[in-house]
Amino acid sequence: MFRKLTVLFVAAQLINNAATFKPYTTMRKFVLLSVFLFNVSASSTWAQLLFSESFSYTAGDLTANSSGNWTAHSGATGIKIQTSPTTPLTFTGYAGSGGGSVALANSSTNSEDANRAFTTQSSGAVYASFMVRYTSAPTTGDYNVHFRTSTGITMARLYARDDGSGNLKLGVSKAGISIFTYATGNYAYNTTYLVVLKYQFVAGTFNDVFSLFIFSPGNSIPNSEPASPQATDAPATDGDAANLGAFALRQSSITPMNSIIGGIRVATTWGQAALPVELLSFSGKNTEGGNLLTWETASEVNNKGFEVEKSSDGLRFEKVGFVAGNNKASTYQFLDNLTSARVETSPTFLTYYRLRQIDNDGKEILSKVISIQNKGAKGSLAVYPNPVSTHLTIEGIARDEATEGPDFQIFNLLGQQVLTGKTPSGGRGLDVSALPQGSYVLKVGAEQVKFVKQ
Ligand SMILES: [Ca+2]
Repeated sequence: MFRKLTVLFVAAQLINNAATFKPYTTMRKFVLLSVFLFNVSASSTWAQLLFSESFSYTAGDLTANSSGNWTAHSGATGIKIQTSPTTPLTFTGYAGSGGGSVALANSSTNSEDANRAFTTQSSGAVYASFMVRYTSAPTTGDYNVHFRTSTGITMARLYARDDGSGNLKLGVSKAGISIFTYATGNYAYNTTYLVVLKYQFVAGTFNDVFSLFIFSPGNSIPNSEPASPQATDAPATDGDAANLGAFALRQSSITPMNSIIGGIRVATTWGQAALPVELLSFSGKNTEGGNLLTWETASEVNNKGFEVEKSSDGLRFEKVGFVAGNNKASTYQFLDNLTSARVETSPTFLTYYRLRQIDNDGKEILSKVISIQNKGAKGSLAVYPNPVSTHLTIEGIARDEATEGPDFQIFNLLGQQVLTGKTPSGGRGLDVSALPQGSYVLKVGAEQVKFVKQ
């Protein structure tokens, strides 16, 4: 809590500085702020990752070194899953690229399997993205990762086998170990692939679908889910998962079967699992300095930056600024000081914004559109109804819809202060029902306005 408060204070200072900065040239029209490593945004509009795993633990025993993130569910007394923080797997454009890795070995004796739990899902889809590099696979085929239900039932396995000619084949099984579907392509050993597994829940029984997407080195990761996976397994004879609640690493007992896994991201959407930039939130509010936009990324890689676009009708957008990407989880702010068009500063004017995130290779994705209502320019303090009997609505002050506004004071005609406090959030009136009938002056900051209590 202390740390958060401290950083928020720093952010407030930066914003305050921006509000007093009055740039007039086109190039300096907008003030850019960049604040790191904390969450200043009250609203989170994108789905959260279920978990991301970079294996940046002390080298050695995964279950012993991961602070409880990974739990052995089989072979706990056998050969341990080994982490290596200095053996990164990399895949250009993948948010989970870099970090450490785990080695999954094979042994005919007892070897450890471990899982990491996530919030149980029983509808929609669950995605798991990760990088994988095989050094060997048996001709009979075997699996090294899979989902588990919340009660520990093994589901949704990723298989690998050698075709007998030295080609690696990758496939998936929705439920059992007797039915699986392999992708038709040949893959190579000692090559890092980005794999995306998707378990799609479908209402009804025996109809869920488990899919496999494989990206080879040099492939770009599409912004939206490809229409055709490399393999889909949906046998009508295999049961569905009651739910999914964990992702598991498995060490095979079949020889030879060796692989390295890195950068696991489990999520409920393609974008959260596989995209280079994961936007957690995007929000804005009207301030004295203008419209302040705030957005937060949970992870970034290959991110050139964000174009900020604005519109007066929500349909036709124009670029109004660019914010360079930090290429790590960040919170960004952008202040549109609204000096470019006078109409923007009129009370109740609505301005629309969206972000266009651009990768270094030119790929783009648009955020959702948000709107910010101007609460009025300086010198426009107004109240209604007037005369008022119970609640006074105050217009013309800068404030956020969600939080209280600036301090107010009410004086009677003798100059005595009779009421004071914070102006209420947007849409709510100030309760003046306790005041005796008569004339009063409302002061907010340097402005004041007369009203009559009846
Ligand atoms: Ca089903």
